Amino acid sequence: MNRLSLLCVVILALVPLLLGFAPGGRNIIKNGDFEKFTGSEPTGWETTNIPNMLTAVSQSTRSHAGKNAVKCEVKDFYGTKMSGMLCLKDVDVSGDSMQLKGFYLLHSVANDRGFLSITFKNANNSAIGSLEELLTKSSGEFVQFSRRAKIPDTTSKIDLHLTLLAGKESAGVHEGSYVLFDDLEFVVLLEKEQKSGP
Ligand SMILES: [Ca+2]
Repeated sequence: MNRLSLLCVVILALVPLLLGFAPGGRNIIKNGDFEKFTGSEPTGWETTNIPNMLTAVSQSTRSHAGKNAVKCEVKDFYGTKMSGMLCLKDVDVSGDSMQLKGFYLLHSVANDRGFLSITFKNANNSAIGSLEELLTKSSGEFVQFSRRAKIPDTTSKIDLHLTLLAGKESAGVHEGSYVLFDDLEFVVLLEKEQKSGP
């Protein structure tokens, strides 16, 4: 094979990659930069806060970018240690693979860690898969995480949850632990091919 034909083969092999994995895909997570808040709630997200009783999810002015991030913390609730949780439900997704990215700042007591999970659901709202990410670097600074994964076939929506979990050796989470999240992105890398033919 001469150099010219080798070059052609290389270019042809790269074309699908360049087309399919072109950067700049749309981030499907709304308010993933956590700039907008309604009271202590990030706008568009659900939380486990109980009005006037428990606020374990709140606005933080310590951010990776912009003015705000969201803070999930462990609070005592009548003797039980509760992890704040926030979730984004029923986000429409269509595609073959995805990239999840974001930044977190963990302050960990007794090895508590941040936790992010995605539940993939089909058109009947049944769970057909999940993706979990443990966030364990407690460095006092924002740390980036990034994950690529295949989107299960027949996925039509996802639910996204963010919270704190206890370390392996612990029975529960600890008061004083918190995690900040900022700049979350879920980008579909390869759109599903349109069905063709009869
Ligand atoms: Ca922000």
